[in-house]
Amino acid sequence: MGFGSRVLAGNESTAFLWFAHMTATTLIPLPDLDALVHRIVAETEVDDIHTHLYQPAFGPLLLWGIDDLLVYHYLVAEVFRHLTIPHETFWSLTKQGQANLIWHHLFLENSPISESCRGVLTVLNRLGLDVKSRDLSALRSWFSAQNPAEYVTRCMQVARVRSICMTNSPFDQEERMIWDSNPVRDPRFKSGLRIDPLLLSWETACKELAGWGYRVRSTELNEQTLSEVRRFLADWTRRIQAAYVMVSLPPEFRFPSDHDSSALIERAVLPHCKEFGIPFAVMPGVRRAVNPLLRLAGDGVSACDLTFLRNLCSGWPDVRFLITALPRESQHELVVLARKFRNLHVFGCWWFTNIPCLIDEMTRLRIELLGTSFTFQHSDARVLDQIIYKWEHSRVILARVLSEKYRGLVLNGWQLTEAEVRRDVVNLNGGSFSKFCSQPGL
Ligand code: RAT
Ligand code: ZN
Repeated sequence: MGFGSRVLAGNESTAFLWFAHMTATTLIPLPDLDALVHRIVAETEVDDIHTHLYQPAFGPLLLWGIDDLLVYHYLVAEVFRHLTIPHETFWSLTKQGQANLIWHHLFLENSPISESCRGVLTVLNRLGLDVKSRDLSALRSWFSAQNPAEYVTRCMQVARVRSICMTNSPFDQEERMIWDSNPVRDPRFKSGLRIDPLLLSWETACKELAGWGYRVRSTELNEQTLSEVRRFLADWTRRIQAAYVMVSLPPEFRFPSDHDSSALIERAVLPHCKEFGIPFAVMPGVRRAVNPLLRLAGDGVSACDLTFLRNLCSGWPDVRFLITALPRESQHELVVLARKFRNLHVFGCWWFTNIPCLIDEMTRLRIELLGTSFTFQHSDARVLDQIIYKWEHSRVILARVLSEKYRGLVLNGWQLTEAEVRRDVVNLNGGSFSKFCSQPGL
């Protein structure tokens, strides 16, 4: 089927067969629609706009391979449901020791049917590895023979991921050291400037900024301090070529408010984003350290009030906002807000919502209220290989939802070309995002 093919309702096929004969356009009968949409969704490359991956030059910060897949914090939270040992005993084990326990409890003693467990098997299977022998040592040997730089290319090819946006934090000591060594940039890897400490723990962040030579004072968010914060944001935006500035927010976040974050956002972050023409990405609804014993796996979710977002979008119509929200209950309000504000772009099914039943629900909700003017998914991968499963599992859902929607159009007599389906799929997977980021006049 070529780019000019059309999808037809059954009762129109005779007329169009004649048309096809005249123009050599291949017709796509309605029964083929599903397969066509699935194929297009499967083969269209995506831009992964939020991950915790690093380009290979960042060395040990780039996680990959079977042990990192198994000790992913999503699986750590799950294994503690089966463990009776003290948390500290688990943390005192080596990475391999932790992975052994996770493999034993979540894959051998129980069937790996949770989304994160199933994901590990999808990765192994798509890499051509034998999952049925359940042989962890054999898997380890295969991974230890891989070369990281080549393996990045392989995973991106298998996952059909064209670009990966890293989460880059100047407040992360290890990462700063790598930026200080001026790593050669890999054009496939983009940057997002993550500033949680700046907005959520100003006193501590202020000391760090002062240590890095910025003339800031925690007690006074006066002109000098705020202009130095802007200098800090400008330095890092240029240095990492940030595509956006990003923060995750607790459920009680309000804007405007008396909290330091309000002044910092209003007088430093928003003017900065405006000046550099980059979006401010907000991720509300995360309740950090619900159970600190679980470390990185200990964060949770709570319902959040999106009034802050309405205030941002209406008060700063010339700043672009990106948003993904954690609570399921926020999703409807969020999409309605996006209908009201063209400077708001919704993206991805974040973290605890990145499970098939919610991806399905949220994607329908978004398509039904926003068409294709949002970004369907991001992987949030922390381990490179995860892009394979995260994207495959999501694509199956996108194809199913889109197929149903197109079917409704065709049954109404609308004709669809393959090129139009491709256009829509591209837009949902990075195209609408790029347009949003570069749209003049906002
Ligand atoms: O999904 C995750 O891995 C979380 O731990 C968070 O990193 C979250 O995605 C975030 O960006 O804060
Ligand atoms: Zn994340």
